[in-house]
Amino acid sequence: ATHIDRDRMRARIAAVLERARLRTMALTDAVDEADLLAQHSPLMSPLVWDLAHIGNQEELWLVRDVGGREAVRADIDELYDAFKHARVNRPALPLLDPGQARGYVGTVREKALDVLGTSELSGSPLVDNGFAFGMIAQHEQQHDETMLATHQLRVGAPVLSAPPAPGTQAPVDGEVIVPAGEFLMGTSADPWALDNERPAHPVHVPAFAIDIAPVTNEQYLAFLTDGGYDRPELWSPRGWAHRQEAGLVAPQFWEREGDRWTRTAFGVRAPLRPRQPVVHVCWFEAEAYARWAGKRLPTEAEWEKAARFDPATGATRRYPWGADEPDQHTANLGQRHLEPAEVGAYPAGASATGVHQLIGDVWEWCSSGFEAYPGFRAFPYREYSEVFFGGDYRILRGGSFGTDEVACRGTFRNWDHPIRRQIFAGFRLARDLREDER
Ligand code: AVJ
Ligand code: FE
Repeated sequence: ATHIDRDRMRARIAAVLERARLRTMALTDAVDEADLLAQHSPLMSPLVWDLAHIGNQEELWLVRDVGGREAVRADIDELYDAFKHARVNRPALPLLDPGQARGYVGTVREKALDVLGTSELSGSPLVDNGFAFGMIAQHEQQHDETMLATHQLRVGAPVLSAPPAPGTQAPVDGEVIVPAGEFLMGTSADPWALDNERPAHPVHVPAFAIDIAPVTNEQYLAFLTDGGYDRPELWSPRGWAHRQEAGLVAPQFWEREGDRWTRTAFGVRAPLRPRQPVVHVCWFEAEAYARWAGKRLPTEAEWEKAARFDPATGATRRYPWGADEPDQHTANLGQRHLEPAEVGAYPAGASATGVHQLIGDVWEWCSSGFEAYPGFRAFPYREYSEVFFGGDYRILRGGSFGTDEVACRGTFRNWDHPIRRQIFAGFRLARDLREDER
C-alpha cells in the first residue's frame, strides 16, 4: 500500500476505535459506581468487568501481540479471561474498581494508538489491512451490545435515552420467493470479516419463500391471545419443556396492564408499538410461533441468500442494498435508537429480492446451529468461534439496534443458546414452496 493508503487506513481505524470508546463510556458513565459493580442478572457480567475486559483484549492483541510492547497489567489477564470464570461468578472476583478500570482502558488505548501510528498494516495475516485493529473494534462493540443488554435487565430509574425509532414508510406485508440455485455464502475478501465468516463457498439453496419483514408485536400478540403459550402441539418437546420450566407466558419484558400489553425498555414502561418487530423472544418461542403460523424459521443459508444474492447479476452483495456502508436511511444500527424501528421503516435498505430490515432492528433467529464453513481455519484464536461449533447454539443474523455497523454485515454470524432472550433477538418466517409455486 502507498503512504496515502496507509494513512487513510490508520485514520479510519482510529475513528472506528474512537466510536467504540465513546459508546463504552456512554454505557458505563451513565450509572453510579454501585451499579457498575452490581450484577444485574446472573446471565450478565458486572459492567465494570466488561469495561476492563475490553481493555484487556486490546492490550493482549494490539499492545502486546501486534505492538510487541511490554504488558500494561500482566497480572490481570486471568481475571478478564471469559473462559476462566463464568459470568455468574465474576462479581466475586478481585476486579479493578471503576476508577482503575477507566484508567486501565485509557492507558491501553494510548498505547494501541501509538502502535497503530507505527504499524505498516501489512506483512502478516494479523495486521494486513488492519485486521487486528478491526477485530478489536468489533470486540469492543460486541461488548457494548452486551452491556446494553445488561442495562435492559437493570432495575431502577432510566439512565439511557435516545430518539424514538422511525415508523413505517412502505407496506411490507407478505413474502418474496427466492429462486433455487447456487450462491456464494460467506467471504474470503472482506478484510475485517472474522474467521467464522470465511471462506466464501458456493451453496445450493432450493427455492423458498421468506417474509418481507420480521414478525411484529401485533402478530406475536395474536399468537399469544390464540393460546400460543398453552398449546404443547405448537412447541417442540424441548421447547415445551423449557416453556413449562421457565414459566414463559409472553416475551421477556412484556407485562399485561388491564386489557392491554406494555413493554419495559431501559426502565421505561410503554404500550407495545404494534408494528415494531417483536424482541426478547427465545428460539423456542420463535419456533412455536412459526408452527402456529404454518411456516418455519429460515436456515442460515436462506437468510444470507435473501440478504446478499442478486438474482439479476448472480453477484453476492456485502449488504442487502449493495456495497455502501449502512446509514440512517438503510438500517437501524449503532444504538442510535434504543428500540427496533417499525416494519417498513427502511425501504432504502431492502435487498435485491425485496426483503426489508435484514440488517439492524432485531437479531433474527435462524433454524441452523453454529457450524464451521467448509475450509474454515481458526484465526487468530480458537476461542472466538471454533470452540463453539457444534454446541447447543442457534444462529442469529443481521444485527440489532444495539449493534454497531463495524460488527454487522451480510456475512456476520452470531450465535446463542436457544433459551436466551435477554439479547435483542426477534425473527422472521420462511417456508418451502408448494408444488404449484415452483
Ligand atoms: C459472538 C456475540 C457470541 O459475546 O459471546 C465477545 C462475541 N467473543 N468476546 C459473545 C465475543 C468474545 C460473542 N458473540
Ligand atoms: Fe470478549
